[in-house]
Amino acid sequence: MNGNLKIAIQKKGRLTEKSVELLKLCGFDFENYSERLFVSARNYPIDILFLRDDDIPEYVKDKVADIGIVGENVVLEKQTQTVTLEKLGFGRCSLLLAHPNDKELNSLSEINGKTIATTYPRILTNFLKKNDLNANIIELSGSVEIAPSLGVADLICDIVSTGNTLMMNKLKKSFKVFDSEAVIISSKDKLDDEKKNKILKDLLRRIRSVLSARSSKYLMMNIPKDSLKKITEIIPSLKSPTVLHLADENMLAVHAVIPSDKFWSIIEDLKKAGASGIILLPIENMIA
Ligand code: PRT
Ligand code: ZN
Repeated sequence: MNGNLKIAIQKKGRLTEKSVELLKLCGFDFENYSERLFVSARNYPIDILFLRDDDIPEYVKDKVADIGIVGENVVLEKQTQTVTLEKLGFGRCSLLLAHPNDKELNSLSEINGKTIATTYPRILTNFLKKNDLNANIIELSGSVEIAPSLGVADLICDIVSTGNTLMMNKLKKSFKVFDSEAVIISSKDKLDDEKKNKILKDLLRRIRSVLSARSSKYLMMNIPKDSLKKITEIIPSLKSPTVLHLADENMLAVHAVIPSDKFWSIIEDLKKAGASGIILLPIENMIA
């Protein structure tokens, strides 16, 4: 026990790269030795534990790790006593019910009496219960998508992101069970160590600043002095933009932080209002 905050991340899989990237953007300097069980950051009191994603909720519940980064789908399926501290915006996918292309399924009630193959039996059981449905669940440990063509199941309940796997197996979406993304979880009990609590608070503050920076961009442009009011109305900034004088007395420079997805919808209006030299920059960190 070195008093460091222990963070569990996936050892090798779809969440590994993004989890490491997030921690590095928070300013933690560590080697990405995922073949080791854990590494300590050089510049901060945290240890990063590399685990299979399925084990992360249990390790967090048992306090082997203080917090963990894992998909909501795993958290829900494991039903371990943990709390979600933050959604992270990556590892997005959906748990779907899907059936063969050549079959029709028009309403949920048609699932009654059918057989469904899945690696998510608990989530599926709850979904069926909630919708007052009766179906047989076959629990598989992988390759669920081939179950209908093998004649083992009528439907599957599986994670989908691009939909390619469904398409390749001649399956189509029947109904959505839920949307999932990577989250940070902690044990239900508060950390009893004051030092670790402080580290956790600071880490969450850093993560939130990285996440909000990601959804925002820094917009800069030059405008004719007399179009300032019009330009300010177009800019979807939460805060008042920064206005700077230029050597040319008839011109101003305007800077603002805007939501990343708004840029393309305002660019033509900005140009029409006289804006020139428009530059959009990424923001690495944004402290609230
Ligand atoms: O070894 P370990 O147990 O740690 O890893 P794993 O193989 O169990 O998990 P991994 O790395 O595949 O996924 C980790 C997490 O990423 C999942 O728990 C989800 O939260 C999230 N995620 C995001 C996905 C997908 N997208 C995804 N597409 N998890 C799995 N898939 C699989 C899905 O099961 C299906 O087989 O990809 C296939 C479908 O993908 P598309 O793109 O063809 O629709
Ligand atoms: Zn797994």
